[in-house]
Amino acid sequence: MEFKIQWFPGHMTKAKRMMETQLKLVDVVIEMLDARIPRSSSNPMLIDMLGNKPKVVALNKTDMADAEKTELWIKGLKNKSFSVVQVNCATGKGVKQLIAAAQMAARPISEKWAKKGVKNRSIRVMIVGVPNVGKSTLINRLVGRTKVVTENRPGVTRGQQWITIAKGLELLDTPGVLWPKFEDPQVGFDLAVTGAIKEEVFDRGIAVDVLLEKLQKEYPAQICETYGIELSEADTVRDIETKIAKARGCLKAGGLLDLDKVIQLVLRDFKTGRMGSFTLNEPPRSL
Ligand SMILES: Nc1nc2c(ncn2[C@@H]2O[C@H](COP(=O)(O)OP(=O)(O)OP(=O)(O)O)[C@@H](O)[C@H]2O)c(=O)[nH]1
Ligand SMILES: [Mg+2]
Repeated sequence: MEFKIQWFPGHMTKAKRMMETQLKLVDVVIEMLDARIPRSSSNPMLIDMLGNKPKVVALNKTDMADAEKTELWIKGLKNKSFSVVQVNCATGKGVKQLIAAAQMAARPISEKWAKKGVKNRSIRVMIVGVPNVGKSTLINRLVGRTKVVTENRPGVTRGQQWITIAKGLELLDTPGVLWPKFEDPQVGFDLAVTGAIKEEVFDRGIAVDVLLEKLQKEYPAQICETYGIELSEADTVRDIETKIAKARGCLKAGGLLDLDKVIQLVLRDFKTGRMGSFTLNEPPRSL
């Protein structure tokens, strides 16, 4: 089974161009990754776009990710040139540390200003990341109220918006950006099932088949617990879907399996975290 997707709508091309222009004006970039898919949510175009610009990586939605793997991801990603902070923007956990890390990354620049006698210049931080990863939610957390629109669907933020967070610190919210081609089908799949890609542009049936196959291997107990079913290793994906359908009454007239309903149910339960916490990308082995 192969999951294919190619999606680069017009507004994202525009967003990428805007991002390039704004980059010239910012001092630090926060790259927000989805802790469930740190590898697949990292934009491969960003390295070139950033050049020497200081960066801080934020692993968000840690409440929905496998905590052990998040720790390993943090160790594996940490690098001499940037720090990695885990956050949960839904509750605000880790947000203070993230801002401290951004301020630290800006220190060489602010020291340079100080030497030149420049005063009252704010540190400008830009947040980038795939659609729906939680960029606007972070801004609202920092401001302490709803300043920018957030919603659980990709493509909510369209324009760029500067927000003053505190004295001397400004943050730029940007629209989520994807890249033209997902060379690896796994990347498209990961982005689809975690909510970075609109459901209208991928085959939900294939996505759920691939997802159940993966969960059966890596997290079988979570499927059993969520739906109150028992699985055996010999179960095919269709067997699992049938068991879920029976447990949840996803049946059509005559007792026939209503596959569409199962697909909808599984995708929703996975995306909302109702099925549990998962990390779909294996952490890199630390050196
Ligand atoms: N569980 C959980 N949900 C989160 C977290 N952070 C954000 N969300 C939710 O994720 C959804 C998307 O958040 P947004 O802040 O709108 O995402 P965005 O990155 O600005 O998305 P675009 O503007 O489309 O690029 C919202 O429903 C948030 O409530 C988190 O740490 N944990
Ligand atoms: Mg947004």
